[in-house]
Amino acid sequence: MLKGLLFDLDGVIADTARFHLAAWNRVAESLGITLPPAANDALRGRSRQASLDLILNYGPGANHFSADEKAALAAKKNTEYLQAIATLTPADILPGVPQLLDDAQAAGLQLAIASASKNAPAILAKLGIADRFSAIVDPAQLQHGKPDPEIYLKAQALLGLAANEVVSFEDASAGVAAIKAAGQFAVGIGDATVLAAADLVVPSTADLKLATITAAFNREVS
Ligand code: G16
Ligand code: MG
Repeated sequence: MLKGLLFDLDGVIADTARFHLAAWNRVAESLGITLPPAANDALRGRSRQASLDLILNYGPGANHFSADEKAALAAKKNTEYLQAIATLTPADILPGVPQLLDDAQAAGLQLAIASASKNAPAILAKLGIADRFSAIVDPAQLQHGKPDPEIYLKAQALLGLAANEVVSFEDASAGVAAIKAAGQFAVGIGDATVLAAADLVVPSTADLKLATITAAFNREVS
C-alpha cells in the first residue's frame, strides 16, 4: 500500500537544474571546456564534487587538478548558484507540484526530500514549503551519491517505510537508477528515452496526478 512520496528537488520541485547547469557552464568556460549536450542529464542529481569531476573529464581530466584547485572551482560554482537561487519565491515551484503535495497530504501520505543538494533546505525555505516534508535527507551524511541507492533508502527509513510503500520522483537518469536500485517505484519527469528505467515517465511536472500515479503503483507493486 502506498504510504509515502520521496522527492528529488532540483528539476522536480523547482526548476533549479538550469541554475546548476548555467553555473557549471561558467566554470567549464573559464577552463576552456565546452560541455556537450549529454552533460545536461549527466550532471543532474550528482553531488557537487562528482559534477566537477565529470566536467573536468570533459576537458583535460580530473586528475590534472589538485584538491585545492578543485575546492576553489566547486566554491566558485556554488557562489554563482547561490546568487541565482537568491531570487527564488513560492512562484518558482514547478507546475503541478502544489496540487500533488496537497492531494498527497489529503490522502495521508508522508513526504520526504531526497536531494543531493546541500542547498536543499534553503531552497525549500525560499519556496515556502519546508514544513510540508517530514524528512529531508542530509546529503553530507551519505557515503555515496546517486546513482547509488543510499539517499533513497535513507529517505524511506526516515519515514519508517519499506521500499514497496513509496513512490519516488526524479528528473535525472542517475536519480532513476538510484530509485530502482533501492527497489522503489520510480516516476521519471522528462525525456522518456533518457529516463527509460523509470516505472512511469511523464513529460513535465504539470502531468503529475496522484490518482494516475497511485493506479500505476498499485498495478506494479503488490
Ligand atoms: C542536485 C542537482 C545537481 C547538484 C547537486 C548538488 O541534486 O541535481 O546538479 O550538483 O544537487 O547540489 P549542491 O551543489 O547545491 O550541493 P538533486 O538530487 O536535487 O537533483
Ligand atoms: Mg534532480
